[in-house]
Amino acid sequence: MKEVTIHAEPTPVPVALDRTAAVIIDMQRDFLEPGGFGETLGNDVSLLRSAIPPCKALLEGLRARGVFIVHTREGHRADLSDAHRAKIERGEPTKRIGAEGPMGRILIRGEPGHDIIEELAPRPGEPVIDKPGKGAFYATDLETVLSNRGIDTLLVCGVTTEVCVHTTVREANDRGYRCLVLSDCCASYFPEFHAIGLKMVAAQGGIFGWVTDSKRVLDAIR
Ligand code: C5J
Repeated sequence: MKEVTIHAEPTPVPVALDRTAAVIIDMQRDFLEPGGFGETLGNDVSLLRSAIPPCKALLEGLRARGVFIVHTREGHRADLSDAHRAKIERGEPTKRIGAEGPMGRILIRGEPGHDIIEELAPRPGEPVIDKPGKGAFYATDLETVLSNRGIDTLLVCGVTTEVCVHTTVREANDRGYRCLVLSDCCASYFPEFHAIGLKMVAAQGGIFGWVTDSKRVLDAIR
């Protein structure tokens, strides 16, 4: 697969497509649909839906070019043995991680709310990384999955921009990955955090990575 240049801030980035992976973070019902974890925290979950059509178009384009795709899901074991008490003990007890909600137990693996939304369902051959934390590298085998494929560049998408996307980008940056965050493929319950979160990535010459969008990536790979 050839090398392409993706236009981005603060600079264009040359990337080898066979060493590139898209990481689609936590596009789960628990964050994007009413009745899940996001809503129990008091958020308007409809604000995240803007990321769905660009992610869908991106995935179609990347699949057509054979680019490696990885999905992540935030969630915990049913017995909560992998959840820190400090994480669980937040918010009203009836709405905490593990509590019963309209989509099953909140943020618990195997429950309907934990599923990736239908529109962005993973295809065979696309690993799904279950993560107990905000960062996709913490307590997961993501680094092994990426290094087995010789990946050095990540196209990062998903929700929420300033929480799981940012944490993952910071973790990836420290591990030597070149991270391109796709602005339209990410979203936040707080539009101002989304905007600032993206600025933080690309500031200071690209302190954590680069910011681009689905159109610029699709243009580059076509
Ligand atoms: C949050 C996430 N917001 N996926 N998780 O708690 O960003």
